[in-house]
Amino acid sequence: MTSAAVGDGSGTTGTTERALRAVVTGASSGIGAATVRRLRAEGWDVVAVARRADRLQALADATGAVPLVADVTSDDDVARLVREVTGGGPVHALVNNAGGALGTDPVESGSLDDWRAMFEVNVLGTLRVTQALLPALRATGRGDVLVLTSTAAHGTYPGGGGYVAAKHAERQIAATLRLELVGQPVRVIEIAPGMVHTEEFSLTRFGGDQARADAVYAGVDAPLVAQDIADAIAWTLTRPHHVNIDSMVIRPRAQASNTLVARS
Ligand code: 8X3
Repeated sequence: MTSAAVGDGSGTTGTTERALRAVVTGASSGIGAATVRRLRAEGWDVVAVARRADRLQALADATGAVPLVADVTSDDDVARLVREVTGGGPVHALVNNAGGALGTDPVESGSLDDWRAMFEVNVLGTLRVTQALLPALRATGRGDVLVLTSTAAHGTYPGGGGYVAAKHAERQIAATLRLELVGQPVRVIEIAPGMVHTEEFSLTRFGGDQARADAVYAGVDAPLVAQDIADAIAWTLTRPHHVNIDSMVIRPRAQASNTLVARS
């Protein structure tokens, strides 16, 4: 295990080094879980946040992360999250990963309930946790707010609908926050993945229809996997702190755009 500590890479290593500490939301599967594993492997202390206690506990047992059961769409849960996180020590990085897509309906017939749910978790969830932890991140003198958006935040596609709209909004939260925090010791980082084959993203999008979920990746030579994105997240967080990776778009080689994917 390598060691991530305050002072690493900044040229300002003090006499008493302390492990860097991150909060990762949406940690129970996919990119979130892979990020917890990666940061732990790099020596970070990690608070892993998700709704599903059983999955979170298994991840905690496997990695040594601290599990925290919370729903980012709940004011009460996030208030408790802040109390528990800040009560446990300084927090240097927030990885806003909780989110997801529901449906591929055209705009004309999109479900308002689906749109509302996507805005609640992707947009307002990110906003809520970011607002809540920003004072603690700033107080460390080297804080990071990382926002996991999507290539759906950078362009659109037929059926993208509410997910595209929500991810565009989320991206602009990050962009606006970066302007508003200029001069303060907090970086704002956006990671925008394209096609990532995870266990749940497409399955959730298609309401549990495994055949439709599998079809998303059918014939694609090597879609990204969660570890690819965790790798990028860890890299951005471990640059010297004067280096702000504003935005990183990551696609598999087989995907040239949101609508152009090579399939065999
Ligand atoms: C996932 C990428 O293409 O399904 O964030 O919108 S896409």
